[in-house]
Amino acid sequence: MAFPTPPALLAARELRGADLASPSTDSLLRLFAWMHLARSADNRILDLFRQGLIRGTVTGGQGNEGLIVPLALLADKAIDVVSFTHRDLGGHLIWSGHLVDHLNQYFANAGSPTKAREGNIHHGDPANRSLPMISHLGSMLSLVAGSTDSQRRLGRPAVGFALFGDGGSSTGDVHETLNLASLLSLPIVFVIENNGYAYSTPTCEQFAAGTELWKRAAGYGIEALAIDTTGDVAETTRLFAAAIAKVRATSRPLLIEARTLRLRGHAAYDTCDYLPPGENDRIAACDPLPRFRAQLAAALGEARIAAAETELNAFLETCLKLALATPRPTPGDMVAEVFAPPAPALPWQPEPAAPTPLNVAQAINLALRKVLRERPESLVLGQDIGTYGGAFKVTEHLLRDFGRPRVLNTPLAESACTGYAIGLALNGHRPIEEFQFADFATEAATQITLNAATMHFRAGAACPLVLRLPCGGGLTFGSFHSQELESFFLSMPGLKGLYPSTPQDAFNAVLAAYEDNNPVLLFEHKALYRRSRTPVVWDPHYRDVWQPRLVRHGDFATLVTYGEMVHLADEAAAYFASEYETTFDVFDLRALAPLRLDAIHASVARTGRLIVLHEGRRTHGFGAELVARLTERHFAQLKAAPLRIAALDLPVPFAPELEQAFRPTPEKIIDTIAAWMA
Ligand SMILES: Cc1ncc(C[n+]2csc(CCOP(=O)(O)OP(=O)(O)O)c2C)c(N)n1
Ligand SMILES: [Mg+2]
Repeated sequence: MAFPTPPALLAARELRGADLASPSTDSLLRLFAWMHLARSADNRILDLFRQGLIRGTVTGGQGNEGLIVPLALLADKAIDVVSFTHRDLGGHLIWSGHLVDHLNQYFANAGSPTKAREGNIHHGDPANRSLPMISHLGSMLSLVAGSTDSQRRLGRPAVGFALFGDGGSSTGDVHETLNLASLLSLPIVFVIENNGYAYSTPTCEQFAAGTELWKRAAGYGIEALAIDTTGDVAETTRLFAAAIAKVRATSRPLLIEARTLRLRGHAAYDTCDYLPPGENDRIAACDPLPRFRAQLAAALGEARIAAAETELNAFLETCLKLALATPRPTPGDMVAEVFAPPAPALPWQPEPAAPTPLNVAQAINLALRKVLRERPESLVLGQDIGTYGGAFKVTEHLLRDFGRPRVLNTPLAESACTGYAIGLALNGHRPIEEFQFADFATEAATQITLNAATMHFRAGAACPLVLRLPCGGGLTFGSFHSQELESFFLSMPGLKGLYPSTPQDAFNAVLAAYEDNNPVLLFEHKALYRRSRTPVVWDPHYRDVWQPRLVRHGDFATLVTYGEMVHLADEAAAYFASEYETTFDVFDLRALAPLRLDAIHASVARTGRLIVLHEGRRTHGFGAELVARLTERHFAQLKAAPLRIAALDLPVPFAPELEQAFRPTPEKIIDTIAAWMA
């Protein structure tokens, strides 16, 4: 069904600074039309929610139109970047798409831009740089920073619009991103939509240093101003236009505290009992829309404004009917679409073998060099990875040889830096981010598991990202520098995971992870970085790292492992072969997600016995999934209960004696298997 043609008043979605000195009738009517449409749509959405026709949570933008409509009209939608909040329906309507698309999102029907996989206003338009919000407040700002920087790196004079509420302004991500944007000198307009409340909490309970939230900017070396968007709409528009022009010209971030309103409480169900007496009336009296209407009616005649409203309302009703008649969604390819489809192999240059054998750290360095040399969209970021070469020297001399901004030291801000990388990835760059230790990835857990990992499922956008995670223990680094976090992260859908155990596999894994269109966690065991040196060659079959590798062939049992434990398993298997004349199929899993178990299934079917070995903790550990999958399929063929060898269910203890007692060691592996065999 064709979507109805919008009224002529909505034909233009732009306002230019030149037009604002003394705004034309056209410009004023345009502002009014979009404000009226946004208000009416929010009101009708609330009605339909109350009728049970819309589910989820309806957080209306009634009262916020005087902020978001001017801003969205002023943005250059051809190059700029935005992430709208839950009060910004007007912004979505202006930025892209047809009203019906946006209504379909609310009805969660078959026409929904998120394929009904996300609710209410959690949509965007990544192809047009409108980055879809997730619920977690504050977490979108760094994505705007990344995509805007990506635009600038591509030579486009873009500005990013990072919108967040007064409540959201208290989150750590906001602090991290303001600092990052200032450090990198990114042209971002940060807008605090200060409506005085976060759910029931007044602003004075968010910020100890008074209620003037713009003052936060001084701490980051950022300019700031406050704009009252409940006043004269034309004046608000002029102030925003000047601010945007300055940010575009200077490429410096700016923080705007925009005073705005929340006319309907927090959400549809909010009874606002917590408001002081008379507060509701005071808020309603500040609404700029009726005043703007009266001003236009006085200047242009009541009949003209009433006619405009009639036309806009009729358009809205037609669109609502269409959206209501759109079929309900079906699961479709929901399961497959958690991941972006496989990408074609990149045209890597075949190269001579490395002149000398390499250890894992050197092999990764070689692969990063190859990526940086051959792929202009690549960049490498992380803490101390520049001149210092990274905590484990994996990025040694990359800065010297490739320079900034391809090789980028980041501040100590894992969450914002990961969000920044996601933003870069959404705009066509391909970042490789080093975490100093895998343990610190928990600081970025929301960005990794919710923002990046769900992106393709809910927004259809590829998020090609390599997260390098130096992990694992045995080095007396204690609880916070030794963990194996694969089962923690990979239980979340949308993430891929590779865990190489040899220099060649590490080299191949960087290339395979790099060209994947999904976020890939690259687990790098710290004890393997310098374990031994072996030849590393250009391997046209580098993509085979997504499959398990048969390390050693045998008949008695199938032993599945990965990471450093591959070497311990191999030694244990050699021992059993020589001392017991008992042989094992030993598999190095290499890819932890997605799991490709065909070869292992065949092996278990043949041997009838299964051992799973890993360094991480046992309970909820990765081995539980392996044992379950392999047992489900081969229960009837198994001659013994599967054996799981893993670490104790403890934080990683510090002293070497305690850590050895905690994790699988060669002796424990041999003893446990021998006992199981007996
Ligand atoms: C990190 C996080 N914590 C809690 C919530 C639950 N929550 C949703 S909206 C909201 C209030 C937000 O207030 P504010 O940022 O001022 O935006 P407003 O709703 O006033 O526009 C809260 C607490 C959330 N979405 N994210
Ligand atoms: Mg608020």
